[in-house]
Amino acid sequence: MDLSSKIQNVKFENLFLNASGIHCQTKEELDDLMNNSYSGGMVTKSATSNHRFGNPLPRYHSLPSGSINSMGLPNEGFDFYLDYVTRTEQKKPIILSVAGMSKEEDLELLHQIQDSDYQGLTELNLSCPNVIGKPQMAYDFQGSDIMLNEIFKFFKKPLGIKLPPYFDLVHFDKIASILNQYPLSHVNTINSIGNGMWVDIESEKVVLKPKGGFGGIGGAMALPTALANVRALRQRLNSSIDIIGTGGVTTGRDAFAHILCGANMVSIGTQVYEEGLGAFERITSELKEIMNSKGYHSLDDFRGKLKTIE
Ligand code: RRO
Repeated sequence: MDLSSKIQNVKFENLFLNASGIHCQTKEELDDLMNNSYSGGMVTKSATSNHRFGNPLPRYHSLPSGSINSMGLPNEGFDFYLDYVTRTEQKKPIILSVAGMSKEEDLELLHQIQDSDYQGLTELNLSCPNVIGKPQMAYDFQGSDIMLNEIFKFFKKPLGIKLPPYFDLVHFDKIASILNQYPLSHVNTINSIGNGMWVDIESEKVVLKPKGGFGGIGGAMALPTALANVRALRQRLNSSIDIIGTGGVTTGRDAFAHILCGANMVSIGTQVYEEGLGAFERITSELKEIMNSKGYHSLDDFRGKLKTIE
């Protein structure tokens, strides 16, 4: 059974990745991911120029069907991650994720990557919902267009972007028409569903301290939104732009659905956080079982082949 996949010319032994932010902030966490043989690649925590503690605690809460978080971009700082991706022996490909606190910082970080020895995949996170004063850039269509235009004037290495979920077909048309103008390696869809809320009835309180309790929703609850975003973007983006499907994967069935919608790779967030890295092994074996029962040998046998009802 072949679960290998590619983003551009980077080959992954299997399609599973951690979602950025999950078990990928510290060296120990990154090493754990590197040594896990059931994830085909890994993504670093989105980096800012300087180390950040992030938002005050509590900033993550498990929900009956998922999670809510307002981590606030805690990370070790860009130099740490650039050093990790250039100096660590790579048993699997790494995607370097960056998320400056402003457009200027994004451009500065990308300049540093361009000028470095790093030759791997980079992902610009345009969709963090949890930092006060930092809007989710990819909801600003014109601003995103201007920014990508500036970026690709100097950035010549493979670059993808992490998108927030969209909820209107007009918005899918709009973002796709912008993204199709640029030589993107991939899009990663979706980030958490921004600014949800959970209410604890006993205490009559919100469950997160930052932002008065608002936070990004992930896990099983996000699956239908994630599938729709993968599908809608696959139908609209140039075939040269690959897709990482992220959102709501808790089983092999969910991963299978993401691939049917057109995902080249599948990343897993909340479920890995809740279950640990063992989730990769379980979900891999569940996916293999489904493929086996359907007589599929590789992901190409069914990727993007979702049927609609006539
Ligand atoms: O750190 C976070 O609060 C965070 C980020 Br950068 C992101 O992109 N998505 C998310 O759900 N949380």
